[in-house]
Amino acid sequence: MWTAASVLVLLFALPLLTTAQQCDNANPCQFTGGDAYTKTAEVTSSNGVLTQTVTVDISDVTIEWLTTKRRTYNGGIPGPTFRLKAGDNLALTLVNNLGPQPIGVHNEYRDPNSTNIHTHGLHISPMEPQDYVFLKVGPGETYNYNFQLNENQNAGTFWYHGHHHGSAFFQVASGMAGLLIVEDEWSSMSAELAAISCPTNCDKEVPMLLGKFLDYNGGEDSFAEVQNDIGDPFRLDDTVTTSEGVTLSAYLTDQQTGVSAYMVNGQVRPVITMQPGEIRRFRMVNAGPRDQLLLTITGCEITILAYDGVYVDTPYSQDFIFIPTGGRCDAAVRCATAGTYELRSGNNITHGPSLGETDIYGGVIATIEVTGAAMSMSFPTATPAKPSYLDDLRTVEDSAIGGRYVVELGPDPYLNRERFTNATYYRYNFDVDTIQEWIFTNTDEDDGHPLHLHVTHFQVISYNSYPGPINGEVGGGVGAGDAFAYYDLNGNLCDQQHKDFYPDTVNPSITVDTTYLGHDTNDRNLAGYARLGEFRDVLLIPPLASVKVRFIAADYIGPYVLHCHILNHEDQGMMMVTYSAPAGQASQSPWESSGGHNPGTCSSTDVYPDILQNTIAAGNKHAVSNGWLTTLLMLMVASINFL
Ligand SMILES: [Cu+2]
Repeated sequence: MWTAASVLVLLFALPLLTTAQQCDNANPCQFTGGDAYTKTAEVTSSNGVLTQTVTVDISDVTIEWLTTKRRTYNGGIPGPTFRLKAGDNLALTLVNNLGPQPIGVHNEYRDPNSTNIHTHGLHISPMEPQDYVFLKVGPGETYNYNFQLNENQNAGTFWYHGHHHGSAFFQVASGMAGLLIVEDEWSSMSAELAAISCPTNCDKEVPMLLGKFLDYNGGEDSFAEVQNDIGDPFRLDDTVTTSEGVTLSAYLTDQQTGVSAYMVNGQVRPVITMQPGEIRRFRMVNAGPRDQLLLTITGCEITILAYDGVYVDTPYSQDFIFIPTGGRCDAAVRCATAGTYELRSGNNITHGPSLGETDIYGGVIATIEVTGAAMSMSFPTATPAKPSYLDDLRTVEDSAIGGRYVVELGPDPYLNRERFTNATYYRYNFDVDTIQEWIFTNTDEDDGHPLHLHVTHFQVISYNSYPGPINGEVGGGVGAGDAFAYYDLNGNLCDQQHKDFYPDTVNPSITVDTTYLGHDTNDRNLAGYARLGEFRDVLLIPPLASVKVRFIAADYIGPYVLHCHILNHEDQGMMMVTYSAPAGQASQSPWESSGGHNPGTCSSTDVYPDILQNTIAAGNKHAVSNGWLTTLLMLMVASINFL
């Protein structure tokens, strides 16, 4: 018997049902999002051990109506969440079930089927069988990791992902990433913090692995484009055209379709349900792998608890959260009144000066539905003590500094005017357990780069006056060429250039704007700046910034890898290796240092091995020879002889 009401329900429900059913790869439509937020499956250690097999394989991944073949951990996006405690042993068997692959080129996208696992942010040994990222687990191979967490490992939000040089971007963009949470001891937390944290109040934790795993519309460095570059046979089937007569790739590339969502635990724009006044602990990882997040939740309150898995000294309220790719933030979130709120990312004019043209994702990431009975909760006002390897180094005596180093970023993909050479090409060596003071200098006047250091966090000490140089395109001006040259702030060509630079082709005039951005004096309540004294393992180095950091090279001997966490840049060579040597041996073979002098200025007295020395003697500005010139000269000599 049809009642008027049921007919009405049918009339309204039918179009919705049919729309949902019609969408598939041949008939794409915009993603609707709106499913209830779900946590990723968690695996928790017991009796100090977590044993797990992680299998990498090609899997069919379905997101709403879209089905694609992806490289995954255990068949899903993201991989399982690991919950550990300080001192635990993480025994991971990595099984690589991927097939044969073409031979690739160093510092280009390559090796789609070779992999490894990096435990991002842990204070852990960088040697096998632990966090050695130059390990290559090839197609058909299995590797038994044995990660021994430090007894004093700080509790916090970390993650793991593939880190094979050449396929890091491709695999993370494919979805090969997972959360790694080191839980606090209940007794170390204040009542307010314990009230929103595991182990007793896990229901208040909202772990979110955020990633742009549908990166089909980003042009040059998008997942779709890198699939082509790297020779991935599992691309979208473009023999099928949609009812509108376009291929699926073309549909997904169209910005208007809104498919390029930043996913939350593999979900598109999920709904997080909270009660008015309730406080939840958002554990957010920006798995990127190339965009930064500048998050806001208009109408709700945000209290910052930790960045990159290290607690801030005192929680503070802030109306935005900036997480560069690779970074994390633990934030306590409260929405006082019932309603619908948005967790959204986007740049805005306030923060613009600190970010330049750095890529910031724009769009809604999740919805927060606030409903039900009001609750009365308080934000934490204190955080647990930090372990001694994260001691405050802001006021250490100059004489206590055990080594200094400069890392110059830019143009991408260069660090210190070189591209990545190999795993044992150590650019700087230091003694284990010494205090290190490093300066990160970004010569790029447009883009920030998020710099990541392995093994340890570093403390942000100061933002300094920018000493130069700046990099500009050869010939001056945008689009003049694809080689870069370094200039001082007066527009004069620097003495030292990077290895691939050919000064004989240069018109040493620079037309780019060399205005200094004033990073030492700007208001630091801007997204591009960390608060002084905070710890990070990924730090955005804003355009034309010079940032001083310090860290204790505690406990571990081995390679300290640093790289840009825009993984496109990393795969193309924006990575270098430094080395923590046994005490007293940093200056000895095989840990011979590269000299301790670094670029970072234009001074002719600066020496840096393997940097091209551009002799600017009077009348001899282009005196540097290179292979091509030598060949030309030899040919000329040969032809003279012939005549
Ligand atoms: Cu970069």
